[in-house]
Amino acid sequence: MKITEAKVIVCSPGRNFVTLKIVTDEGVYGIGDATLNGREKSVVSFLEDYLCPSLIGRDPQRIEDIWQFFYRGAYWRRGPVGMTAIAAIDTALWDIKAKLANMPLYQLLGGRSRDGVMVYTHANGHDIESTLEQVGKYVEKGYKAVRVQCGIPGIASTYGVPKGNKAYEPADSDLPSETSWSTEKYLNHIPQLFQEVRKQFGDDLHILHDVHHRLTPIEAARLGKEVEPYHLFWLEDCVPAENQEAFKLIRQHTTTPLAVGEVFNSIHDCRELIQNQLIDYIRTTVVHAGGITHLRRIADFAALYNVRTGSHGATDLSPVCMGAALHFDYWVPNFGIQEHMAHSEQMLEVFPHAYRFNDGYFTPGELPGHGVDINEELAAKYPYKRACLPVARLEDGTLWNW
Ligand code: CS2
Ligand code: MG
Repeated sequence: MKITEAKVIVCSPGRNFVTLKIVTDEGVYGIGDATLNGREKSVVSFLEDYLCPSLIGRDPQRIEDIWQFFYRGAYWRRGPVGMTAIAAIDTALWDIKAKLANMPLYQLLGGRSRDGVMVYTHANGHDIESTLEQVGKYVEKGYKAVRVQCGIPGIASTYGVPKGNKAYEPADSDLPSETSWSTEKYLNHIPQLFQEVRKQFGDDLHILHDVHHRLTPIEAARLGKEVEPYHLFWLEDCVPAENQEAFKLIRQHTTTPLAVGEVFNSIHDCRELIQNQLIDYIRTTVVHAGGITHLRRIADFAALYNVRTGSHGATDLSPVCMGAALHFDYWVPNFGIQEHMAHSEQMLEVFPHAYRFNDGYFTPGELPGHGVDINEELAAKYPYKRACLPVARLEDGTLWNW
């Protein structure tokens, strides 16, 4: 069996997505997500100019060898562009293998470990009151876990909160827009949000929060300590994680569970965090961390240290990634939770999918493969449009982490 074609499909049904389709001489094909928000074309070029030509003629069943060829075989390793490209190939090959086996992907991984995949969604209002209203709507829909973010008085636009009434989409302009940030205002306001959520919704709802890399370790320690009474499911990305050791300081001060990893692309980015038990949830995902093959290695390693998975699942991860992630989550023994930021109807139409939501949980469906396809004709109607992520500055103009 041979790979005869590997083509990259770029479309923008409301936001940009990059999809890799690998076709074989037996007619079976697989698809993988290759979307890297705000850097889409770099992955397209990496795939088209360098990796896809090497795929032609290879046996698609040799997933491990192909992964090793592109990772170990490369002199320049790792990095988000390269690992996203490898992830797309890997996801498409697992799709093909599961189709050949006539099994849903989770069966091939070892079968399901649970009845459903618990997801969390996003409540993000301009103030505490409107955020609480949104939490209420999601609770009514059956969600067991909700991420809460709200506008901060005195800061013009806050991460996670949409500008108007549209759904939140961070890559919002042709060139990076500039936002402003005040740690002081944020830290003084945000604990009240969790206090109110607990008051109104009781103790059973899982509440999560994303700091989006804005704090220093000692500030993160203060926040973790102050929100302890509200029992967060997790506090996400409280500091940038280039310095894995920084988490030691945070850990010494708080029992609030910590999650990190959506920007990681390799096991080496989280090795110390996991080994030293400095985090509770690892958020690496199929599309940005080398596909199913590499994510499985990270999860198995994490399991040794009681660290559970909590994969990134914002809208910039396409429905193809979501499908593959749900099969992974259905299987992975040390599963924690899966993020689910809903794609629009327009986006979902381009990607017919087998996964379904019911009462707070997703199931990946029983179709052979990962259960997600792409309608190429429809995709062609939505051409790529450059959209960049914002940058952040402190109130005095100093550039900060977005
Ligand atoms: C985020 C994302 O979902 C999350 O937790 O941090 O919204 C992130 O900002 C985007 O995926 C960036 O592309
Ligand atoms: Mg995040």
